[in-house]
Amino acid sequence: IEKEKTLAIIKPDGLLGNYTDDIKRTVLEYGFRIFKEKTVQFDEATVKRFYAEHSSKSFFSSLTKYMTSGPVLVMVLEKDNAIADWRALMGPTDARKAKITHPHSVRAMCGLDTQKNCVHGSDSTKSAEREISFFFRELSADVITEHDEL
Ligand code: YYY
Ligand code: MG
Repeated sequence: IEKEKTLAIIKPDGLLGNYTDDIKRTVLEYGFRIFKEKTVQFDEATVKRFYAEHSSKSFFSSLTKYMTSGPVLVMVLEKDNAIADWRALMGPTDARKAKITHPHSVRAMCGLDTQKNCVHGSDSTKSAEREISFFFRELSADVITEHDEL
Protein backbone atom coordinates (compact mmCIF):
# COMPACT_ATOMS: atom_id res chain seq x y z
CA ILE A 1 0.00 0.00 0.00
CA GLU A 2 1.31 3.40 -0.97
CA LYS A 3 2.35 5.80 1.76
CA GLU A 4 1.69 9.53 1.77
CA LYS A 5 4.34 11.73 0.15
CA THR A 6 5.35 15.30 0.76
CA LEU A 7 7.89 17.71 -0.68
CA ALA A 8 10.74 18.91 1.50
CA ILE A 9 13.42 21.41 0.53
CA ILE A 10 16.66 22.12 2.33
CA LYS A 11 17.08 25.82 1.59
CA PRO A 12 20.37 27.54 0.69
CA ASP A 13 21.42 28.29 4.28
CA GLY A 14 20.76 24.67 5.22
CA LEU A 15 22.95 23.35 2.41
CA LEU A 16 25.70 25.95 2.85
CA GLY A 17 25.69 25.47 6.62
CA ASN A 18 26.29 21.75 6.17
CA TYR A 19 23.06 20.76 7.89
CA THR A 20 22.09 18.26 5.20
CA ASP A 21 23.36 15.17 7.01
CA ASP A 22 21.78 16.18 10.32
CA ILE A 23 18.46 16.94 8.65
CA LYS A 24 18.47 13.64 6.76
CA ARG A 25 19.35 11.71 9.90
CA THR A 26 16.46 13.36 11.75
CA VAL A 27 14.09 12.65 8.88
CA LEU A 28 15.06 8.96 8.83
CA GLU A 29 14.86 8.69 12.63
CA TYR A 30 11.28 9.92 12.47
CA GLY A 31 10.40 7.13 10.08
CA PHE A 32 10.38 8.93 6.74
CA ARG A 33 11.81 7.33 3.63
CA ILE A 34 13.65 9.61 1.22
CA PHE A 35 11.84 8.50 -1.92
CA LYS A 36 13.56 10.89 -4.36
CA GLU A 37 16.05 13.70 -4.09
CA LYS A 38 17.89 16.14 -6.29
CA THR A 39 19.92 19.30 -5.98
CA VAL A 40 18.49 22.30 -7.81
CA GLN A 41 19.76 25.82 -8.37
CA PHE A 42 16.62 27.95 -8.56
CA ASP A 43 16.55 30.78 -11.05
CA GLU A 44 14.36 33.78 -10.36
CA ALA A 45 11.50 32.83 -12.70
CA THR A 46 11.28 29.28 -11.39
CA VAL A 47 11.23 30.18 -7.71
CA LYS A 48 8.58 32.82 -8.44
CA ARG A 49 6.40 30.08 -9.94
CA PHE A 50 7.10 27.78 -7.01
CA TYR A 51 6.12 30.44 -4.45
CA ALA A 52 3.36 32.00 -6.61
CA GLU A 53 0.89 31.97 -3.69
CA HIS A 54 3.11 34.55 -1.95
CA SER A 55 3.59 36.86 -4.94
CA SER A 56 1.63 39.71 -3.39
CA LYS A 57 3.44 39.57 -0.04
CA SER A 58 5.90 42.24 1.03
CA PHE A 59 8.62 39.64 1.56
CA PHE A 60 8.29 38.11 -1.93
CA SER A 61 11.30 39.73 -3.58
CA SER A 62 13.62 39.11 -0.65
CA LEU A 63 12.33 35.52 -0.48
CA THR A 64 13.12 34.92 -4.15
CA LYS A 65 16.54 36.53 -3.75
CA TYR A 66 17.30 34.30 -0.78
CA MET A 67 16.04 31.15 -2.51
CA THR A 68 18.25 31.80 -5.55
CA SER A 69 21.34 32.60 -3.43
CA GLY A 70 22.63 29.02 -3.67
CA PRO A 71 21.58 25.47 -4.44
CA VAL A 72 18.77 23.70 -2.59
CA LEU A 73 18.17 20.01 -1.95
CA VAL A 74 14.69 18.89 -2.97
CA MET A 75 13.37 15.65 -1.47
CA VAL A 76 10.19 13.63 -1.69
CA LEU A 77 9.57 12.19 1.78
CA GLU A 78 7.30 9.21 2.32
CA LYS A 79 5.55 7.83 5.41
CA ASP A 80 2.07 7.56 6.87
CA ASN A 81 0.82 11.11 7.48
CA ALA A 82 3.98 12.50 5.83
CA ILE A 83 2.57 15.97 5.07
CA ALA A 84 1.49 16.86 8.61
CA ASP A 85 4.37 14.99 10.25
CA TRP A 86 7.03 16.81 8.21
CA ARG A 87 5.38 20.17 8.99
CA ALA A 88 5.46 19.25 12.69
CA LEU A 89 9.08 18.14 12.52
CA MET A 90 10.08 21.36 10.71
CA GLY A 91 8.60 23.59 13.40
CA PRO A 92 7.14 27.08 13.02
CA THR A 93 8.05 29.43 10.16
CA ASP A 94 9.96 31.79 12.45
CA ALA A 95 13.07 29.86 13.46
CA ARG A 96 13.65 32.21 16.42
CA LYS A 97 10.26 31.19 17.76
CA ALA A 98 10.99 27.54 16.93
CA LYS A 99 14.05 27.63 19.20
CA ILE A 100 11.77 28.55 22.11
CA THR A 101 8.56 26.65 21.45
CA HIS A 102 9.85 23.66 19.41
CA PRO A 103 13.49 23.20 20.47
CA HIS A 104 13.76 19.76 18.85
CA SER A 105 12.43 20.90 15.47
CA VAL A 106 14.55 21.16 12.34
CA ARG A 107 14.04 24.92 12.12
CA ALA A 108 15.23 25.29 15.71
CA MET A 109 18.33 23.31 14.77
CA CYS A 110 19.35 25.15 11.63
CA GLY A 111 17.10 28.16 10.96
CA LEU A 112 17.87 31.78 11.72
CA ASP A 113 14.67 33.79 11.41
CA THR A 114 11.37 34.01 9.55
CA GLN A 115 12.98 33.90 6.11
CA LYS A 116 16.19 31.94 6.60
CA ASN A 117 14.35 29.03 8.14
CA CYS A 118 16.34 26.28 6.49
CA VAL A 119 13.58 23.98 5.25
CA HIS A 120 10.33 23.92 3.29
CA GLY A 121 7.42 21.52 3.56
CA SER A 122 4.16 21.17 1.66
CA ASP A 123 1.20 22.36 3.72
CA SER A 124 -1.65 20.23 2.31
CA THR A 125 -2.40 17.27 0.06
CA LYS A 126 -3.05 19.63 -2.80
CA SER A 127 0.20 21.53 -2.40
CA ALA A 128 2.16 18.30 -1.92
CA GLU A 129 0.84 17.05 -5.26
CA ARG A 130 1.61 20.33 -6.97
CA GLU A 131 5.08 20.68 -5.45
CA ILE A 132 6.14 17.07 -6.06
CA SER A 133 5.14 17.28 -9.71
CA PHE A 134 6.81 20.70 -9.97
CA PHE A 135 10.17 19.00 -9.45
CA PHE A 136 9.46 15.37 -10.38
CA ARG A 137 7.03 15.42 -13.26
CA GLU A 138 7.21 11.67 -13.70
CA LEU A 139 5.59 11.23 -10.26
CA SER A 140 2.55 13.21 -11.27
CA ALA A 141 -0.65 11.74 -12.61
CA ASP A 142 -1.85 15.16 -13.72
CA VAL A 143 0.24 16.99 -16.24
CA ILE A 144 1.09 20.47 -15.03
CA THR A 145 1.86 22.09 -18.34
CA GLU A 146 3.14 25.42 -17.08
CA HIS A 147 6.03 23.66 -15.34
CA ASP A 148 7.73 22.34 -18.46
CA GLU A 149 11.16 23.85 -18.07
CA LEU A 150 12.23 22.32 -14.74
O1 YYY B 1 5.07 27.31 5.02
P1 YYY B 1 6.16 28.07 5.70
O2 YYY B 1 7.48 27.96 4.98
O3 YYY B 1 6.29 27.73 7.15
O4 YYY B 1 5.76 29.61 5.69
P2 YYY B 1 4.90 30.46 4.63
O5 YYY B 1 4.06 31.40 5.42
O6 YYY B 1 4.22 29.58 3.65
O7 YYY B 1 6.01 31.33 3.90
C1 YYY B 1 6.81 30.75 2.91
C2 YYY B 1 8.22 31.24 3.07
O8 YYY B 1 8.25 32.66 2.86
C3 YYY B 1 8.81 31.07 4.46
O9 YYY B 1 9.33 29.78 4.68
C4 YYY B 1 9.89 32.11 4.46
C5 YYY B 1 9.27 33.23 3.66
N1 YYY B 1 8.71 34.25 4.55
C6 YYY B 1 9.41 35.44 4.72
O10 YYY B 1 10.47 35.60 4.12
N2 YYY B 1 8.91 36.42 5.54
C7 YYY B 1 7.74 36.24 6.18
N3 YYY B 1 7.27 37.21 6.98
C8 YYY B 1 7.02 35.04 6.02
C9 YYY B 1 7.52 34.08 5.20
MG1 MG C 1 4.00 27.56 3.27
